Amino acid sequence: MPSKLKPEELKGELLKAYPAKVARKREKQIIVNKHTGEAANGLPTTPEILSNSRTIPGILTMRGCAYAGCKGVVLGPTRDILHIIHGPIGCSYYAWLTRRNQTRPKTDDDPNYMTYCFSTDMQEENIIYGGEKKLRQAVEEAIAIFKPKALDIFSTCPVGLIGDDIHAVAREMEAKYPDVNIFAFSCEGYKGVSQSAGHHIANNKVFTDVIGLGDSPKTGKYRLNLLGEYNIGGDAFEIERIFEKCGITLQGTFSGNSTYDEFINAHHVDLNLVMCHRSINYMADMMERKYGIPWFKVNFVGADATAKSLRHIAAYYNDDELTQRIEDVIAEEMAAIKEAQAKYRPRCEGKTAVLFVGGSRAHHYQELFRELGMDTIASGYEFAHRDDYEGRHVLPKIKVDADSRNIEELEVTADPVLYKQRLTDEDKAALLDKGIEMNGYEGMMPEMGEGKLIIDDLNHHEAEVLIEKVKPAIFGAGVKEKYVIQKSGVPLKQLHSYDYSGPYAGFKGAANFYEEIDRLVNATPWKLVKAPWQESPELNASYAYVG
Ligand code: CFM
Repeated sequence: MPSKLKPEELKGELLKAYPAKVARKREKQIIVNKHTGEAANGLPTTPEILSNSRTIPGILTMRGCAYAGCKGVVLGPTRDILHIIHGPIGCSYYAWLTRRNQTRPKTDDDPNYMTYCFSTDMQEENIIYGGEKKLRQAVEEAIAIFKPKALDIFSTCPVGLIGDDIHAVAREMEAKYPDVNIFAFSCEGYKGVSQSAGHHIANNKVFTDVIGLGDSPKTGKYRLNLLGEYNIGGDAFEIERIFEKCGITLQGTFSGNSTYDEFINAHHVDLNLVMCHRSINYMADMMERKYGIPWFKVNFVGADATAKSLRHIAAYYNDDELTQRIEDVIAEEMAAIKEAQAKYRPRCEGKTAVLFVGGSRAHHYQELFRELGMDTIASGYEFAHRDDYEGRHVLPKIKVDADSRNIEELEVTADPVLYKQRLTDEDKAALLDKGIEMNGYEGMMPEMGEGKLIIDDLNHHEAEVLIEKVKPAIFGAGVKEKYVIQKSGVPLKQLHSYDYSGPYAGFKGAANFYEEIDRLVNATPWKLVKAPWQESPELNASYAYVG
């Protein structure tokens, strides 16, 4: 049942319950999409959206913290760097295996620490007298037992509050164990307005302390890294399968199914692909400045998007053999996709979706819904920045506020030995003619139609209003939203963890996704669900006093 409300009216409904001051801020974060002009890349320009800004206290946000972005997101999927969480046990325990990153050690003897939950388990005593001694002990114990090549330390909120110097401990321990690369992240949960700050902190340290240390890269004619793919539900496995079939050497993925050796040799490749722009664009930029490795944005979510990304790789290398092989792979894989689309598209066509996910999937997954003939009528990120919404061309216009200044911007210059220029300005212009914008990201809003509602940092209240007013056929979000939305009679697809399913990336993933979405949007039970508060809107209780 599509909404009868015009987008502006729907925006009014979302803001209605707020006090004036809250409404004034949210108004800038809820935007009716418009195409206002044309950007240099030929795509439309759109209105400005307020994003990467603090959540108003009291509002139930979907966001996570900087520690989640640093440890959970960027470093978490790497299997042989030993991650020690310095903090109370909960920070490590509740982040233990919850993000569904998968990994495949090559042999049974290959180290894999991902299934472990390492913590210094700080107690009150450590908060009062300091926790550095305990951290030193933890590092020594971990090295004695596991003998890792690399070990990193993550600080949690209390560590920053009491001032433990985790970097001093890391330096001291590295001096004692010179064979182990030991480094630390000041990624206290409160460091930024969301997990986005943690991504940046992670990128910086991996760049300064890991990249560039190795001299034994993988061999092959077409070597590249895939940045910003974290192997949720096996997505990276599917992309690896496709690359292998195309004859492309994947030096390293940052960081799905990755190893330390892949990272330290990553600077030898000729191309960086950026999948999740939000979490890793810093790394792409820094590697280009230091080593001269060009990058462009790809998307392996959606069969057409996958084919397009592969064709862009072929165009970049400009090699007939590779181009032919990629075309053969696309033709072969697309046969199964067409079959799946013929089966599921008629059953899903014309239905609506709303997507509220992290910092890139609310954009990427629109591709898959489009392939099913479904329309994404409202969408938003939890924590992305203006460039992810409006496109990278707005970067020079973004005002740096105190919260962003909190995170260090590294000064990066060309390496006197390792820098190698791969592309001239003319090469870049020629690629642009073929539709490949180097260092570009088109953003979510230019690709969405006019009149669509874009909502940054959607909260619980607004999600309820949205359900009531537009009743989408499916709601894409995460586990925190899932059960509330489903109690309202709308199926929710978890686009973070995939509801314990997947992969959804690449060709096989797309076919998988069509099948699951069909099952959800055409399942009848949802029509029968009545939320408990619709049946009895008020809970009554009385105190029982036994005297
Ligand atoms: Fe990038 Fe991600 Fe995402 Fe993200 Fe995340 Fe994630 Fe996400 Mo959950 S790195 S921004 S911080 S694509 S964990 S794999 S699903 S919120 S949209």
